[in-house]
Amino acid sequence: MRTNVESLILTLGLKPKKITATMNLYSLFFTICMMTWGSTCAAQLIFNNPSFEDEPSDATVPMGWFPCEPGTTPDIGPGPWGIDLEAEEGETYVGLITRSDGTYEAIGQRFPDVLEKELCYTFKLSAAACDTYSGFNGRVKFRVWGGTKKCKRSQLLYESETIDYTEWKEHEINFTAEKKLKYVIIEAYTDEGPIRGHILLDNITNITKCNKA
Ligand SMILES: [Ca+2]
Repeated sequence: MRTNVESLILTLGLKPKKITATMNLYSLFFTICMMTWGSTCAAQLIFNNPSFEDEPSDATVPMGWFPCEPGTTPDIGPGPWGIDLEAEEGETYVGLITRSDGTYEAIGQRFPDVLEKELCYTFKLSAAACDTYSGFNGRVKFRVWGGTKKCKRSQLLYESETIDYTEWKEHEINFTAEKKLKYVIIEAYTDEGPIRGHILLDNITNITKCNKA
């Protein structure tokens, strides 16, 4: 009795003696597909507008993101305020500031899917600074939070070093969710007293599960 694969191969006009070799190729192809989907495709969560693409503009939250702090008016560069760095990915990126009165900007979005308690996740994000941010040239850090509700800071996922470089650098964010997390929040941050500073962010990768629990 022919299998469906054999019937398909015969229908396609392949000679019987080539079937075994062809089926081996099918098996190899199937195995590669399973490995690919199992380890990467199926486990990945994709952010909404992860590259902060939008019209370059001041005081605009990029599409797919929302403000998470009063007075959050991010800038989409390059262009506004003299921000001249080229995007690391695509055409644009987002700039968040800290102010001399201690306030700062933060943006967030819902995770593509709920992050499950006690599971390990990882994603990457690129950051830089520039020397032309219209009076907000101070060097600060950024922090990434996970939230159980919109804009709620439930778990600190990452705190960067001071972003004092004007070329893009990738930051890897690894964490184990302490509870179910539904939202991400990214904020400009400084622990050296209020200063007029900024960070530039671009190119968040997909979230993948890591192997450790
Ligand atoms: Ca971008």
